Amino acid sequence: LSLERDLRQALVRDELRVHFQPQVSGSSGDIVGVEALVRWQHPERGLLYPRDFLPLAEETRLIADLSEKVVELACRHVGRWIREGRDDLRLAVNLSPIQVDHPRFVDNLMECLTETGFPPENLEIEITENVIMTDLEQISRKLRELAGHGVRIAIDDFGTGYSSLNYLHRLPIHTLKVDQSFVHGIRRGEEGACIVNAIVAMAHGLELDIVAEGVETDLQLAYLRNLGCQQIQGFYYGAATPAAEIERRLFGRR
Ligand code: G
Ligand code: G
Ligand code: MN
Ligand code: NA
Repeated sequence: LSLERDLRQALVRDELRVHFQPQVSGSSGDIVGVEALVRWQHPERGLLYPRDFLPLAEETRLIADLSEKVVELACRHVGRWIREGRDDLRLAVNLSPIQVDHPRFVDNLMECLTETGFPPENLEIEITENVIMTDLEQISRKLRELAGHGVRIAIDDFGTGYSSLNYLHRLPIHTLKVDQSFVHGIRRGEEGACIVNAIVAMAHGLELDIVAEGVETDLQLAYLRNLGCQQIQGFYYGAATPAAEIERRLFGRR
């Protein structure tokens, strides 16, 4: 209960931080995007991670305000990098089901982009298959509206949810993010890669982009590049870090 009170205050007292994990082109090694991941700089408990407070935020529905704040912070950082010459840099943000379900979800998001001057084509929203399960008609309408503005849509943790594959034809999806559990299946002398093979083949057939998550080893990287998986995210290229560190990587010495 005290954490709930603290979380309400965190929103008011600007204790939320956003860290960025690079998404790297498998062929060139360049950073092509960053995923925004929320952190909470708690005054007594130190830096908290999503697993420490997102479940509570979902329960109390504070997640909507929290997530909106994260998107705004991320748009301000990444918008600056785009204006300073990284024109094509993509910002990926995670959205919770509660946020997407909100009647003003599309309006709020577009207002945020206008207020921060962030180009919609540089934004990719990440939703899970569980979001789609709630109400396909309503989700479809919202996603189409956003896609019409140029916003890209990614399915996060692809293959781990409870949905069918029907929606891939019915929704404006741009990217599949291969869940790290499948990527970790790529190991020497094992058959664990078969799900990755299938997901990548399907993405190619549907002309969707792919981001492989949780890539940690040379072997996994080589395997994925060989499959034609364009984008790589994982400890191999770096964990999420504060904006200043990503900025150094994006712009070299500065
Ligand atoms: O790397 P990390 O432990 O931060 O990520 C854990 C998970 O927390 C992510 O996979 C993502 O699903 C979730 N998450 C991180 N940041 C946000 C956010 O800003 N909003 C929402 N809704 N979920 C987030
Ligand atoms: O949005 P999502 O739930 O996928 O957030 C990514 C989560 O996975 C974060 O908790 C992040 O810290 C973690 N993560 C990112 N890259 C790697 C990796 O290469 N290996 C492992 N084990 N975890 C990772
Ligand atoms: Mn994600
Ligand atoms: Na994920």
